[in-house]
Amino acid sequence: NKPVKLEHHTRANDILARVRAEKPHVDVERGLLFTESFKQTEGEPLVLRWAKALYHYAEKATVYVDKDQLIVGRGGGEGRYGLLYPELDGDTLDLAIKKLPTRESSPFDIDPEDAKTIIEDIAPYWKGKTFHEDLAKALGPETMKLTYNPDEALTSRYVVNETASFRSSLQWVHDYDIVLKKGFGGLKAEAEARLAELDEFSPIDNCEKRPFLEAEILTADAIILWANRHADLAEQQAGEESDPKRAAELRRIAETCRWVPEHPARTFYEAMQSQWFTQLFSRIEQKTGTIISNGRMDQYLYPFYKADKEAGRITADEAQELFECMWVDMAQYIDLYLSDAGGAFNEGYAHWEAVTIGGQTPEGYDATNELTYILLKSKREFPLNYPDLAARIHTRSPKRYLREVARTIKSGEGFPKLLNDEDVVPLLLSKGAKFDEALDYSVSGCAECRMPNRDTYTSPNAYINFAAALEMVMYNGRMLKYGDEVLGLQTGEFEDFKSFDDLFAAFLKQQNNLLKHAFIQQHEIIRLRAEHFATPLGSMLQKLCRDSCIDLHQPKIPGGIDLGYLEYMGYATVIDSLAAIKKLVFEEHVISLHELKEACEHNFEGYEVIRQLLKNAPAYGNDDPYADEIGKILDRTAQEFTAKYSEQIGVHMDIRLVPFTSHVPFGKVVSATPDGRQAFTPLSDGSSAAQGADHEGPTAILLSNYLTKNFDHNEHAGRLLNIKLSPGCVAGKEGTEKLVEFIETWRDLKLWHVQFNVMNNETLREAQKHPELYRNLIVRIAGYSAFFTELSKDLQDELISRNEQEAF
Ligand code: 8X3
Repeated sequence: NKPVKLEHHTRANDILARVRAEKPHVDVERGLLFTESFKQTEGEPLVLRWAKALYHYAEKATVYVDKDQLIVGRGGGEGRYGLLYPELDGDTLDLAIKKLPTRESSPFDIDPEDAKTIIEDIAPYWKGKTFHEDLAKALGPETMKLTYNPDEALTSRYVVNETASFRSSLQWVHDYDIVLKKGFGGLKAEAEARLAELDEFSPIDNCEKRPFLEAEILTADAIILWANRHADLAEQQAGEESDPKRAAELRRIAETCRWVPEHPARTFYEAMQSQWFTQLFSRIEQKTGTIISNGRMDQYLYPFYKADKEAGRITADEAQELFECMWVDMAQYIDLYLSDAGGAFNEGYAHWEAVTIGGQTPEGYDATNELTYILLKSKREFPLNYPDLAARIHTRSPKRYLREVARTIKSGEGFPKLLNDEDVVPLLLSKGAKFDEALDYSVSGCAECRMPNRDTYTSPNAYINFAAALEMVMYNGRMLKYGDEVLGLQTGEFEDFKSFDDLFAAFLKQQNNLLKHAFIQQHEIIRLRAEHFATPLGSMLQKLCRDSCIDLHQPKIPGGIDLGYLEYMGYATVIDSLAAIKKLVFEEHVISLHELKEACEHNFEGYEVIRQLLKNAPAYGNDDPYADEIGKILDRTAQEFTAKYSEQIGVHMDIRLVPFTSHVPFGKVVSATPDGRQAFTPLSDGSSAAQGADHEGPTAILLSNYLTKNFDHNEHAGRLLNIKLSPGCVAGKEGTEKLVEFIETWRDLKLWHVQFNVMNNETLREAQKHPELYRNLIVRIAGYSAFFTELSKDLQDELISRNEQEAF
């Protein structure tokens, strides 16, 4: 509900107001046109089939030039739209179509005609052919029962949760710079030259390189054709337009789309349009987990901005307006997940096409420039949750930058999140990157980063519920949610453990068992993805793929660094539970294991005294070595496991603490835990303290995070850290300086990520009561921000239950 201050916000605000009025809808064109094309190309090389589908789309799909827009292009009809990717989990389409309009997390409207098209023309073709079905067939019974429920739709068990069947790639960043410098025309010319040079007798050249190069050429033709169709439409609209100002804008749009992305961009405006066409066409090509990111926009766009500014062609306000036009384009593409699991992972219509700012140049100097500040200003002034803004921080980040970052955080919408070069860069170096590659990383997801042209691993990975592993220790391999079925290892009756060491060893066995099944899943996922998905556009924008003529979704690209992640779900929930057992059962003998189990089985009803004891035991997030040492062992043991088996599958499968919103659905399968957490409520999120468990202030949270890290290992990746600050604690100039100092402390402790909600719980409660008054209230969730009133009640309650820090 922010006042709009500047004249140039009017355009983007008007567009936004129009599109937010309605619930997002399903748009069938992408699913339908891909299906039509796939029917025609059976038996051909997969990469070529994908390029043909893209060309068919470019030729036939409806194109749009939106009212008032300056940056044009959308993938679906007016309003907020979600696309169908039936190649993923289209076997569940007919069931999903019935559920989508009314489901609690991220519902979508469907036009009855479109529903008919889906059921009659799309779904039948994919039955028996989807990745989801093939993966289920490939999993042995022990892995299967930790992955899917034995129901018709193979819904998730939320224990070892695969994420590869609801997205065809992990978060990713293209090399946009090459599009701006060479254009797709230039990339096409290079592919044609290589095609002409192929050895006509070589089987590799004929069977592998030829289809790849032909696919590149066709993909370039497709995006150029699609852009030209926008130029045609803009020209036509210009001819019909009575307002001379808008007619001039439409003519400029037409000229721009005629030129880019075929040719190198010549101005900031052309660069913006070329980049938007590229990312939008990439969204048409495939569903990239949490959406294709934007990379270092303040770096690759800066030369265009600088040249325009020096030539008097653009002002800072005009550049900001173009950014905002792109932001509202992004806001209309909604990441549609058919499965409940996908929807629940990304509540609030989440997608975070991260824009990276700041950090260092590939030469190691500070990289901030005028565009960095324009992007920060845009986030402060324009009330929108897309895109996500990620600020890289390093030891030589200028004070002005740190202050502007702090001011932006204080404006309350959770932007920007911070990533720490002092942690990220050495880790990337240790995994084989060169200095210039590591220093040039882009943020690509909640807390992930990519080195465009060096990263090559796109297989989505498992989210693993380690609070479930704890239940398996308590119930000898079972979970209360799943009754008598033995899901984990039978490590013995809970009451019989004679020492904490024995109980802890049993937990670590269960932990390793879940990791084992995650690796089995991953092995099959890597193998099967190569048969199901290709990404000619993505491969064209990755130098190593272009050099080797191998599609990015194939298991090995020569020269690539493969970085994957396994998600440690419920880190603080597990630490606090184990700390409570150690202290209260084995050291102080205040309760027995029998009493503890009974209290948990009854969800603490009638056992409030026990629950209070548990809640007051040592907990992670308070700089208390008692709890933190347990956390460090959990992390180290998991890293040791992944180090060994990463080598076998040839991918760094690092341990990561980055849940999106999945700590809510994962919590719904875990009964009461020995940290006093009630049954089926959310688990702790990322590397944050459990909800309400931190009472020593925000610096103690940083220190716990620091003390649980194993800096001598490198099989770890992002650790997402949420901190909620009361507005009073950062008020005024003094508050800004305190926040800057806090950020500097976080940076010096070499922690990976941090993000802030500057918000009173009172405001959130009011928004629950009067959603109509708080439609624009944006909150930070888990690596992204969302409109509070579009979240489920469970997630809203979870946000309120996070401790609000009153002072540093
Ligand atoms: C998390 C996204 O794709 O790494 O931000 O799971 S992904």
